[in-house]
Amino acid sequence: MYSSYLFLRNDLPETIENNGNEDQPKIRKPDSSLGLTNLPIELSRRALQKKDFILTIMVVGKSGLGKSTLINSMFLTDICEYVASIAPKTVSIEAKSVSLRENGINLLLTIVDTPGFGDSIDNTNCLIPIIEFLEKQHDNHLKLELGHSTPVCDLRVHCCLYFIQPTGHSLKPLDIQFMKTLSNKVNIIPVIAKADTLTPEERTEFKTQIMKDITENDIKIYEFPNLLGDIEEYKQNKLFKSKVPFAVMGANTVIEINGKKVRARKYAWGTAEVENLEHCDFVALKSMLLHKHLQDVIDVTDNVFYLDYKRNKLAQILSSCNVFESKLFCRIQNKENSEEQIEIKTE
Ligand SMILES: Nc1nc2c(ncn2[C@@H]2O[C@H](COP(=O)(O)OP(=O)(O)O)[C@@H](O)[C@H]2O)c(=O)[nH]1
Ligand SMILES: [Mg+2]
Repeated sequence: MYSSYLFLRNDLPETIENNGNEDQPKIRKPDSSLGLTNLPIELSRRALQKKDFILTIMVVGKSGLGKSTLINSMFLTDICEYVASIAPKTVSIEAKSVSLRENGINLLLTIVDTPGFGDSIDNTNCLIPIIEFLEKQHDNHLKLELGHSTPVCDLRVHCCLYFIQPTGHSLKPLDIQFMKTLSNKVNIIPVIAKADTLTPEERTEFKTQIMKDITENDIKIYEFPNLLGDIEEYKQNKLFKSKVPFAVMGANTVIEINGKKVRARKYAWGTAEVENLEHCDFVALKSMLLHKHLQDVIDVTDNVFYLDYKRNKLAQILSSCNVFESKLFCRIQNKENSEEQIEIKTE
C-alpha cells in the first residue's frame, strides 16, 4: 500500500550532494540561514556533542493546501516537489531525507508526505496507511533495540503538521477523525493553510472555532511547554503558544522589499510576506518547532509514543513466548499479517 518510504542515509535522493562518501548522509546547505544557531544554548551544546539532530516531520492534508510550499519555505530547500496529484484513489506515503548543516549543527531532516489524503470521494480508509507507517517505524526501532535488525535510519515521526482548509467555518469530520485517531500516536500540530486567504478577523474567529472543536471532540494536540527563565523568552513563548493553530502561508518566490530579500506572495493589491508576523504565524511555528521545542518534540516521541508502542508490543510478545534450547523465542505478527519468530536476547 505504501509507495517508496524508506531512504537510508546512503540512499538519499540524487539531488543531494554526497560529499564523495557513500556511507555519509548527504549534506545540503540551505539557501540562507535556517536559524539553527538560534537553538537554546543547552540544546546547541547537546547538538554539537551528538553531531546530528534527527527530525522527521509528517505533513497531512488535502492536496493543494500548500504543504510542499510551506516545508520548502521553512527549511529553505527544495526537499518537497510541487506535484499536482490527479485525484488518487489511495493515500501513498513518500519520505525524503536531507541533511542540512548550519554552523556545525547537523539536522538530518526527513519529510514524510501523504499524497492522496482526503482527496477521494470516500475517505474511510485513508488513515490506515498513515497509521501503518507510524507503527512500522516504531517496530523497526524495537527490533533494533532487541538486537534483531541492522541499523537503518530512524524514521520515527516526531511531529505531524496537519493542514486545515482555510474555510473560516469549522473542522471537517475528516479533520476530527484524523486528529482524534492519531493524537495518541504522534505529536499533532494543527495549522491553518493559506492564511493569506483569510482576513485577520476571519482568522481569529476560525482559530477560536477550531480550538472549540478540538476541545469538544477530546482531541489531544501537541502542547508546547512553557519556557521559564528569561522574561522576554517566557513572554514570546506564551505569545507564540497562543497562536495555535498556526495560520501559515508559504511562497516559493523571493522578492526585494526595502532592499531586503524576502519570501512573499505578490498580489495585484499587495504583498503577503511569509516571515512577517503581522501577515501570518509562519515565524511563530518555525520558532516553536525548530528553535524552542525541537528537543521536547523528539523527547515526547521517544518517551511517550514509542514507549507506549513498545509496552503494548512487548506485552503481546511475552504472551506468546516459548523456550527452545534455552533460548527465548516469541512469535509476533508482522505487517503482512504473517507470523514471524524472533529470539529475545535475555543477557
Ligand atoms: N494563497 C496561497 N497559495 C499557496 C500557499 N502555499 C502554496 N500555495 C499555492 O497552492 C498551490 C499548491 O501548493 P503545494 O505546496 O504544491 O500544495 P500541496 O499539494 O499541499 O503540497 C500552488 O499553486 C502554490 O503556489 C499559501 O500559503 N497561500
Ligand atoms: Mg505536495
